[in-house]
Amino acid sequence: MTVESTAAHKPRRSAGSKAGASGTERTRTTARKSAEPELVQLLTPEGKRVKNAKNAEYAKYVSGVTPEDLRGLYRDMVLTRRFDAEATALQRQGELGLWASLLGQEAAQIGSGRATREDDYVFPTYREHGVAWCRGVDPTNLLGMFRGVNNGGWDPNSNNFHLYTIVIGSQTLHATGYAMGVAKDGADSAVIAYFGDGASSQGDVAESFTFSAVYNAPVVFFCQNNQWAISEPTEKQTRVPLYQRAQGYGFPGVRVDGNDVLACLAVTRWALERARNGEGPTLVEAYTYRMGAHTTSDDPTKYRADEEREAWEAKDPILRLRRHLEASNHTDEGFFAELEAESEALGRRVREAVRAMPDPDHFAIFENVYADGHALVDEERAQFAAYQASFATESESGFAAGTGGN
Ligand SMILES: Cc1ncc(C[n+]2csc(CCOP(=O)(O)OP(=O)(O)O)c2C)c(N)n1
Ligand SMILES: [Mg+2]
Repeated sequence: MTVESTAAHKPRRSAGSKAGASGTERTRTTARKSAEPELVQLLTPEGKRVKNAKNAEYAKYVSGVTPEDLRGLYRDMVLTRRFDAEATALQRQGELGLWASLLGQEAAQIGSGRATREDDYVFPTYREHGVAWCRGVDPTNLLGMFRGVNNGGWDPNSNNFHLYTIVIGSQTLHATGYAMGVAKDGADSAVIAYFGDGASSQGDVAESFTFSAVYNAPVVFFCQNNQWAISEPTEKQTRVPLYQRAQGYGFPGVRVDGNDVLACLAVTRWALERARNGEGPTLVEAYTYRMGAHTTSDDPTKYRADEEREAWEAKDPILRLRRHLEASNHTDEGFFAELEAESEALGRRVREAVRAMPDPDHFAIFENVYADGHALVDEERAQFAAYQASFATESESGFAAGTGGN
């Protein structure tokens, strides 16, 4: 199988004070790296279609993809990246409290997101902006939580797209339980849970694997291995390639080139079909790279080398598809110009929507904690009301901002 340069990455060199793993650690890491397995790839970084017997099992899932479909995938990735860049800028301008960028992971998210059916149910982490896009969640709705004006921003049941989940790995349990319910209902829809390489170390993920395997739950575990969990490299999470973990639980795992949108579409379609056919869970490891910081609060120059990022830039998911589209004469200048205009319009729309978001009602935080009333929540609400009232008293007595102190 041609996998070009995607599987092999340079030995990691730390940029900052963490530089220099111990000799033993270095040897172990090198040993593991040299045994890195191949991955499913249908488009090389140069945009060439890979066709061989090993890929055929997955390639058949995209054999019906038309030039229009390819342009659609390209458009999805470009608009998602534009939205993401706007959100980062909005955070820098103080309009958002925090932003977790998906830069570099567009193919993993669009490929897998477009593989889902309307009646499937998706459980994301906090970085799945591309998947949200595919599910039809308005991008502006993703920003309320990051602006701190709401606790979610959308109705999960409108698009079968659960709320963003910050507690690492916990959504894999939610997905497993939901999938077990789907099976009990006799429905033929599937469930997909997104999580990261760091999350793979969580007990919740291990429990999800056990339960889903034993109960044959129709769930796809989609792990975006973006090589980092904040400042911890994947080497700190595992001694075997992540997709191989599935074997120990009794279900298949496959590693796909996470920067290849076509391969991600194919492999996810295959895994979702398995789920629908009653064949149980699948682990998909999308091998990709977090091009930006963990969040806007993070500075990756403190712990990783520029060369690593540069090596992955050459495998950019959007550039790769663009090269393919151009080489196949599937696009013209008009297509790119129109998309550019559409991207700018999206950026403007997002910016205006965020600035216009009203501040929340202070008591909204107490809503939806329980379906019905709860004594403790009532007590906390009353305490908070008293706290709020204390400010009113201070302001009346001349202690309001700007009227006293230094
Ligand atoms: C249970 C839990 N532990 C720790 C954290 C703090 N935390 C937030 S993101 C993160 C790293 C997650 O890395 P990974 O799963 O690889 O996802 P990525 O951010 O790379 O997409 C950690 C440890 C948390 N949110 N929840
Ligand atoms: Mg990660």
